[in-house]
Amino acid sequence: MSTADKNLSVFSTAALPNISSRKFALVVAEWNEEVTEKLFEGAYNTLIQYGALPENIVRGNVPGSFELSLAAHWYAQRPEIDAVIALGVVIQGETKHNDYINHAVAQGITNASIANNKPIIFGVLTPNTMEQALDRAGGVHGNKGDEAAITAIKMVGLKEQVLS
Ligand code: RBF
Repeated sequence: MSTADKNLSVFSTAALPNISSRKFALVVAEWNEEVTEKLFEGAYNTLIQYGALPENIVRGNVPGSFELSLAAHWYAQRPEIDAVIALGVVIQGETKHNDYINHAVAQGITNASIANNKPIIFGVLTPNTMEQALDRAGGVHGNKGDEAAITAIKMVGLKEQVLS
């Protein structure tokens, strides 16, 4: 299903794990800040809604989405962090750089996630226009930040189930 047909704030929340002692890092790109702030709010509020404590959530800003992977890797290296959520917006219509940035971030996050054996969630919007970005950052299509937070929670739960 494409995100055009999906509300990003509607998901199954059956059997989510207890995350009251779990620690999360949110890495937020400053490029397209009006959108990434909304993604951050969605992710932060969703973590709190499902049981995370404010003192267990840290935030780091990076200049642009290209820097998300390295910063996510740094946070994932911290032993106390259980999951990292990387949030950014790369608007496809504006520059050919989008392909390079999107692929680099997707690959970088995958690599950092596996290298650190921790979930690092790809919360990067790749829309064609700013309007489509806003639609997915608390607009008509929900909030990708909410979805990224739920994904982080589910992956923390699955890791516990599989590895403990
Ligand atoms: N960063 C984003 O997060 N979103 C963008 O849409 C975006 N577009 C860019 C377009 C160009 C032409 C360049 C050079 C950079 C862009 N960046 C964007 C910034 C990029 O992620 C990174 O911060 C810089 O390239 C510095 O490494």
